[in-house]
Amino acid sequence: MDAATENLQGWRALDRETLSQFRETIRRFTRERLVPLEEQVAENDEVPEAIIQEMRDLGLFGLTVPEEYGGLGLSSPEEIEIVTELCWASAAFRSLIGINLGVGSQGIVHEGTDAQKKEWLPRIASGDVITSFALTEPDSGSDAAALRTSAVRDGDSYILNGTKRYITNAPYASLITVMARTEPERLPGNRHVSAFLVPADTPGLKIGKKDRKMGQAGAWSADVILDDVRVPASSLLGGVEGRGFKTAMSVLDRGRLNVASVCVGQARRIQYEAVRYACERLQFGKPIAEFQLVQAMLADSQADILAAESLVKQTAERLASGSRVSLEASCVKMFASEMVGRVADRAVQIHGAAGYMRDSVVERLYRDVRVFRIYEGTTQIQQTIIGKDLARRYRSGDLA
Ligand code: COS
Repeated sequence: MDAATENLQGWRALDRETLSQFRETIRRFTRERLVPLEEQVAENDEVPEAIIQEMRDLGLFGLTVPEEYGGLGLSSPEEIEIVTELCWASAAFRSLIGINLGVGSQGIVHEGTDAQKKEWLPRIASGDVITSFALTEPDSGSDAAALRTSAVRDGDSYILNGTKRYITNAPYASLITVMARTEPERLPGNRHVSAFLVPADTPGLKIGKKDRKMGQAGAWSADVILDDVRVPASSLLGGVEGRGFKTAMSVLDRGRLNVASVCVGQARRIQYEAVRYACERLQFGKPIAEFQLVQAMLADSQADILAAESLVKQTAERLASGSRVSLEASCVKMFASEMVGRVADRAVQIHGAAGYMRDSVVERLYRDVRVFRIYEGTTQIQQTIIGKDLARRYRSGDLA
């Protein structure tokens, strides 16, 4: 374990210097170990096991798990600082730790029973357990509460049946948080939904073939098929039925900030590639970086990145101070994911035909970042959350 990581353990409300050292460690790791491997990972559609182990050793799987369970216990602003740094490299690396940082651990942290915390959090923090979060289904995506997967009580057990789709890390996961219906009818507040902690080796649980995706080769997702999967009643998250939807939504608030910080990290890298190319590519006898129309594209991207970075930071601080930030998290996730799309598009434009070639870094990054406007809630879902919340605030007199 790196000295900076060791220092972090036992530390709370990270002193600035220790966090800076840790950030520097991640910066070096990203540039020296991950970036040189990007093409290999994209080509083989696989992150080498040795790198996963190095990520474990650095404590990356446990950034957000409280220290008492072996994690680094980073607050949201600290987490986004590290994640942004890590996302200078291909997002496939971050994808491996993404669920452990967010929905895979935070549901247990906030809602889990003591026994559930003790059983899972230390292994999530160490990265021995990679987690998945199974909410989406073939017929339920944006309308998350319309899920069909059922959990039927049978004595001291529940029996789970259903199919989950596009589940990130499913082929790696040893623990899957499965959202299922404990009531046949849709209930007000979506109280028909409950969350279950299901070990991936439970009989009847199968992982489908790896999905073939547009980008982020090396980041795996797949179906999770539950065929009469019997789990003990103690697997019900928090031991209470009907809380699954609210748990998922509140955990997604922090998750959406995390995704926004991934977008900022990727946008910085893409902008670096665009500036590098603009400075090295000569046309009409000089670097294209000296042409004002190219400068305009770079300037728009820089302002976009700065705006997203500031929004993520500010909202993460509000979250850490205990405020509910659902509306703000949706704004930030929407803005940052659209922002990185614009930045990637301009970078391809600046590269010209070279940017359209399969061996170009910006071509790969352009495809990689497209998904950020879709997962953890599409831009359009963020817009509906924002719109609904604004109307609610107006009606309750909180807006003026
Ligand atoms: N934090 C805490 N509670 C929340 C919440 C949040 N962020 N969002 C919603 N809730 C609560 C609501 O307060 C409501 O409870 P009450 O009725 O007691 O007030 C309950 O959850 C139901 O909320 P709502 O009525 O808004 O739910 P809808 O079924 O209308 O759906 C959307 C809401 C569309 C916003 C939700 O389904 C969603 O986010 N969909 C996208 C899913 C997604 O992001 N998928 C990505 C894959 S998951 S990795």
